[in-house]
Amino acid sequence: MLAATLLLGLRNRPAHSLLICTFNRGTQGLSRHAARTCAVSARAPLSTSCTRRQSEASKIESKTLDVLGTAYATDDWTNTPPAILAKTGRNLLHQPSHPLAILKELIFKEFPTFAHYDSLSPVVSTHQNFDSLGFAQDHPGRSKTDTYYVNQNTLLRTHTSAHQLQLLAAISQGEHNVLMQAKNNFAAPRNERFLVAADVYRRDEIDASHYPVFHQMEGVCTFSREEVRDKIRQATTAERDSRTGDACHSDQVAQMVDATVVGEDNPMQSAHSAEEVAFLVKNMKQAMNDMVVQILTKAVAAQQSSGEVSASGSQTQFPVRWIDAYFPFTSPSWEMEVLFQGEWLEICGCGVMKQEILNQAGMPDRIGWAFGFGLERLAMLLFGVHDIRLFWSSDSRFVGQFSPGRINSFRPFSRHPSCAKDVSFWLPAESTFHENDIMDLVRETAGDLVEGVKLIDSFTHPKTGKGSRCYRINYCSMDRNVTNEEINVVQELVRKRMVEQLGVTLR
Ligand code: FA5
Ligand code: MG
Repeated sequence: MLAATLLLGLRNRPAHSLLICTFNRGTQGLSRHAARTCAVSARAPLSTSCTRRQSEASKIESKTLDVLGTAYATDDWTNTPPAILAKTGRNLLHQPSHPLAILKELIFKEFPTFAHYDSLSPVVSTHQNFDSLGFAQDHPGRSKTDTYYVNQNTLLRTHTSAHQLQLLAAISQGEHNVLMQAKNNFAAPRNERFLVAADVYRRDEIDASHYPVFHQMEGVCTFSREEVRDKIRQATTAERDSRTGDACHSDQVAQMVDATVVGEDNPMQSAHSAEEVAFLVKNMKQAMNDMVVQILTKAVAAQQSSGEVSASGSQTQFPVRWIDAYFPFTSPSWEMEVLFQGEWLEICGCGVMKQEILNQAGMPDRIGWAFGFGLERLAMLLFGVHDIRLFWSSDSRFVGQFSPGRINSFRPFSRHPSCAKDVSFWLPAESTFHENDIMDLVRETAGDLVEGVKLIDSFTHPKTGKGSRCYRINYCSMDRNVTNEEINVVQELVRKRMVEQLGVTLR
């Protein structure tokens, strides 16, 4: 069944090889981790163990990994499992009735003067994803525990910011083969503002709002310094005085609170004047607030017109807050959170673009801001979807509820009972164990039957110094009842693979 999913998964998505930068092998200086995962071939069956003989064999048999029809050489960094590879061909953003595609179009419409990209390949270089954005060499995001690598120099993008420098450079140099990929033909005249909607991949925790493959909407908006100078000169004194922390906005649907300030903890860059930063921040927060208010207003209207209270209870008011954040490629930086069903849901990151990126792109006379929204998180708000796994469902009771251009409240179908299983183990002596190894292993074994994985106990043995962990795995199908016997079989396989692949000792 897995092989079938894989073949389906790899169907007809063009490899946009034009967009893949050439790699600079010598300069990345990434430290090599001991390989704990077997080299994976997209066409190879899911391996259940990683014994020496098997990994030797797989080195011979699977020297390449197929991603979207292109074969990539594998190495010690290759850690992308078949279930993740299968997702690279799903193209949810290109299915007009899919809620993520409906949301994408809605945001594209909100930014009519921006170029719109939604077909950039998820295979990027480490340079694009990290180096070009100023990630430190020891940034944890680069590690194999956090990122799906195709090989040492190539990975599945972890965020849409991976395309910032590439697109800015293409704009600055008038590279038509890249610019023509904008959906709304903004190639000419050249346009220094763009949106990128795309699938992104991360080894991450498992719960109702995190999934290892999700979608982001990047927004990049640049201005010439001259244009900004004129705008500042024309602004009234009152407008000039309002700096950051002024993004409070209250209407019936969204109550926005912004108590942030630009200062020591969230500094402006020395390349910018205080007036330039104030202009950029105001412009950015205004654009983002307008978009979020639009989405929340549509969400409430949809709820009210459905005339039905969703299972999780309808929510007609959304507290929204701005908080300080850090990204290597923006300063100052923020995140925005929305209170959704009693929990703060982080919907985006943003900030003033690092000037080095614009300089490197050949635009030293421009300044700009950028944001990255999590599309699933926004779609959860917009359509009232409570579980992020549902976006990958092909159950007609889910997909049948949506149609192109229509915003409606999702009517949950009956929730099936869940079943919790615990697994306790000792960590291996020389432990390079990372929680995301468990997340991946459970996801690979149980697929979307797994609803959540949570650490419930952790201690170190006082005499042996050995570390112990206990994880609770919550199984729940989105579309059917599962029997305890069926879950027991899956849980046994999870336990077996934990021993074989992670070297743990079960307790
Ligand atoms: C980023 O990815 C930055 N590239 C965003 C950015 C762009 C900052 C431009 C500045 C300028 P972050 O890791 O916080 O940041 O992710 C952005 C959003 O993606 C989050 O706010 C969240 O809404 C969503 N997100 C992150 N991880 C997951 C996940 N595992 N599942 C679903 N959505 C996620
Ligand atoms: Mg974040």
